[in-house]
Amino acid sequence: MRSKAPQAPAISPVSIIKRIGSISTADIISVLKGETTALHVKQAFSTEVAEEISANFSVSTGLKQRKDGVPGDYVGASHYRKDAATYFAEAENARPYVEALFKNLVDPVRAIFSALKRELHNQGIELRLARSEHGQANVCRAISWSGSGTFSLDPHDDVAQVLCAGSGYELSSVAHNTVAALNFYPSMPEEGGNLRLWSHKPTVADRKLQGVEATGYPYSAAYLKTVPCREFQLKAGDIALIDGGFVHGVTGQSGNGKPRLVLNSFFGFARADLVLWWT
Ligand SMILES: O=C(O)CCC(=O)C(=O)O
Ligand SMILES: [Fe+2]
Repeated sequence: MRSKAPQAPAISPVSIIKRIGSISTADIISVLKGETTALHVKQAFSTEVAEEISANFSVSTGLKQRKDGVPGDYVGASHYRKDAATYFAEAENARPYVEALFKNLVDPVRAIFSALKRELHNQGIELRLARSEHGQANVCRAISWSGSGTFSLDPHDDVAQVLCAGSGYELSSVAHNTVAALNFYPSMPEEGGNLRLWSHKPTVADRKLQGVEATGYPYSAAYLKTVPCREFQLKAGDIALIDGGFVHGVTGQSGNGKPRLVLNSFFGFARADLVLWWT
């Protein structure tokens, strides 16, 4: 048999919206529908709120270290590589700690959830948290990535983990639509910690060849070598909403002191009349 040179990854066009000061449901819905790849909103929430959330995270008694091969410290629950019973039980247990991050603040993540719920409702579409007999997802999880080197979170996609979520998850069907990843940044280091987005949306076949079929994590530097990429320079108070099907990662961090903290959640169409939200 003739040996074939490895094929370079297909390039998918990326469309980006930038805003300052506020986030609109129309912009969110354009990412949800796959019309926009990424939305970067600068100064989307106040520095005061950002600082309070960061302070609450740093003293949280619910703070844990990830043990699933992705280095990071977190409050909340991740469905990644977990069966539904384990994930929903963890989400239930973590809820008081997630809520404590916002203490007596108006939670900016829930504010977006509520605004989007209202707008989708007007369009005859229900938005709700993913659930099962074991419990319900939380509105977000808080994570400080701790990988060292080029990336503090290696290049990955957010779709494989949804597609391969397994039985008991109602969210698996979202993988056939856009998996939107919503990121709030309450704290950012002086340098780095940028969100890098590659112009590539891996297929199931791509993932198989890269040995990341069930996880979408991590894609090697060699694989991404020929793919154009761009970086979002994030500041505390920013929001980045991306189509999680595109490969993305977080660059290495430096500076003295301020840790990088992200509040992350996922959402997408499970059916034409139902959008699910989970972490
Ligand atoms: O921290 C970020 O900026 C991105 C997080 C992310 O990609 C994820 O949690 O899947
Ligand atoms: Fe991601």
